Amino acid sequence: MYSPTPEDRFTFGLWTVGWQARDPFGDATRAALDPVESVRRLAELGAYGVTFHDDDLLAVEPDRERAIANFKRALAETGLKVPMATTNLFTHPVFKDGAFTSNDRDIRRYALRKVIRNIDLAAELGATTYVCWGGREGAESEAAKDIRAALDRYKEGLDLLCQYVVDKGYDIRFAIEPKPNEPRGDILLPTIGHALAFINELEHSERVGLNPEVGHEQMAGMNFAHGIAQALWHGKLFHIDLNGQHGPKYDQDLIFGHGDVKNAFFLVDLLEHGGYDGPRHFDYKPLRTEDAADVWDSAAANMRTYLILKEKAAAFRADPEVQEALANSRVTELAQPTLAPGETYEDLARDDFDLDKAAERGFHFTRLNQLALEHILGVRG
Ligand code: GLT
Ligand code: MN
Ligand code: MN
Repeated sequence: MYSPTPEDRFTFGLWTVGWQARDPFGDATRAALDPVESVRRLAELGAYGVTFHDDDLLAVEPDRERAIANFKRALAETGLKVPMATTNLFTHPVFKDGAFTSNDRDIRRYALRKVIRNIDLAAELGATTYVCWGGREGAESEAAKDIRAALDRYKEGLDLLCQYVVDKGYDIRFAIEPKPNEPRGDILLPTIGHALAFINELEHSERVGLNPEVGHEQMAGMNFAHGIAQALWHGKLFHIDLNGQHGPKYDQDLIFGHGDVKNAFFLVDLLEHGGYDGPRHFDYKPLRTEDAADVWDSAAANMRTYLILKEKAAAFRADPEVQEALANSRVTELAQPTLAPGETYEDLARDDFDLDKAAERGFHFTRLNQLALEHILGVRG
């Protein structure tokens, strides 16, 4: 029961299980992990693939060529895929004022070179999504950054990278990952909505979409399931980072479902029935309190929680009482266009509408919400 297989398309960043748990107040609590071991362990646990930053590959082998060769060998041995890759544009001190939007032009040029080098490797390994998380693209003071110029440079960077993959003939699309703050005081493209609007201004906007992360939207007080629904509506859900978060505080990167369970339930329901067919990618951090063995329990917990919620969402949808409650709440009526075919605004005047009666009628959402909660709590279905 709830045993993942590669068909479930679960993927993990090398930086997740490999996180050594260094935080602003304390040193690492775990030793560096060899990416080869991560690949083997994740395959054993039933994952479909791994994702990586250029620098993640160098965790225990500083020679890039050798590190890549070891990684490729582990992938071949296990059959694990690499559907996505990304660039570390945040750890090195050179990126302290950003990468694509650093005030220093030479640094912006270096950042683009660093991305291009890893895009070549990503394409070679078969990745079709390239994530851009601009964690250092931001400021602590309004005086320090000309935001409109920074957005010009952000656009310039992404336009250039799109042109590069087009010229190379790579089957790669870019996915922007929004985040409101941390590590910068304020980060550019802080939410799904900001990023969607920005993408519209790009030269190759069809090649750029989103990689939203549960915790990042919840840090901004947003409803993640709603954000994902809007991303799907725009055809921009290229990839997703699943994890857990308890409301607006520091980025917790908890195991999926270990934060807001009800939102996670409705998210899985949406992903399973809303037309998303990409990988289910976990971007979490094993707790700092955990030892090397606990790390693998935590990786397994993400997948198990997803599969449990998937089963619960299917049971919720199949429950006759839920179907009746959905009808009573007229949830399905929203799919009906407000005007009938051929009608115009002039027809609105001819409506036979009882204002007081319509205002009085309840929507019975309490019942629906309670039914969902009871499915989640395991007392139904
Ligand atoms: C970093 C960040 C994540 C991003 C990764 C991609 S790295 O750990 O916190 O949310 O998805 O660069
Ligand atoms: Mn995060
Ligand atoms: Mn992420």
